[in-house]
Amino acid sequence: MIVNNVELVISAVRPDQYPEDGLPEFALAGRSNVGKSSFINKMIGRKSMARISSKPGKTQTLNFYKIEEKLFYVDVPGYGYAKVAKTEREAWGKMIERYITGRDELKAVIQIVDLRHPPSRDDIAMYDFMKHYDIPCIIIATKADKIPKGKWDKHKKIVRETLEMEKGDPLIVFSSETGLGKDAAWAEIEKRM
Ligand SMILES: Nc1nc2c(ncn2[C@@H]2O[C@H](COP(=O)(O)OP(=O)(O)OP(=O)(O)O)[C@@H](O)[C@H]2O)c(=O)[nH]1
Ligand SMILES: [Mg+2]
Repeated sequence: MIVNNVELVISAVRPDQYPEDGLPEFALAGRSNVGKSSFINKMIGRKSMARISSKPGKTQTLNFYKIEEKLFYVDVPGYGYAKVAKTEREAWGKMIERYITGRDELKAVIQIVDLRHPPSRDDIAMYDFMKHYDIPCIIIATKADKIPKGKWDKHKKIVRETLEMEKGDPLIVFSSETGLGKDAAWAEIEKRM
């Protein structure tokens, strides 16, 4: 998709704040600092529309980015950041759970994992959570630019096996630095719109 128009419509914390356009939504999930916001930016061809930081925990609300009046990317706070207080972590958990399990417009969750490392326990829990609620998912293994190309297949296999991914679920090797996997990711998204 060629993207010219992007608008941050709302940073929501409650359902009554979600947009009412009825457009298909694609939410990002992944551990803090894994590269969710960078993924959105690469997909829409903007350097810093979604906020990126070297500090984990930058994204704290559900940020609805409207793309070309056709879909929303929903940037979601990351999980697994140890320095966040327990009460805050629980509040985030509730916010995300309420959105993911109760939102008709949500067409798929785009779960981002780090291609360099086996998925964490939190990554596995997130994937299992989506399977439990029958949420379609697209798995993106990002930061591929940080390991040699010759290792991608081996690492991909580790991701698939560690998450115990269902055969039909796509796994795309990606890099927000180089744009690798961008077309493949758009193809999976457009299929589900
Ligand atoms: N080399 C490389 N660095 C990346 C890539 N994707 C993200 N990063 C870097 O990883 C860091 C975190 O990226 P973010 O996009 O802010 O991560 P996030 O998942 O949105 O983080 P939270 O909002 O805190 O949950 C930044 O320093 C990015 O520049 C990638 O594909 N390659
Ligand atoms: Mg972010």
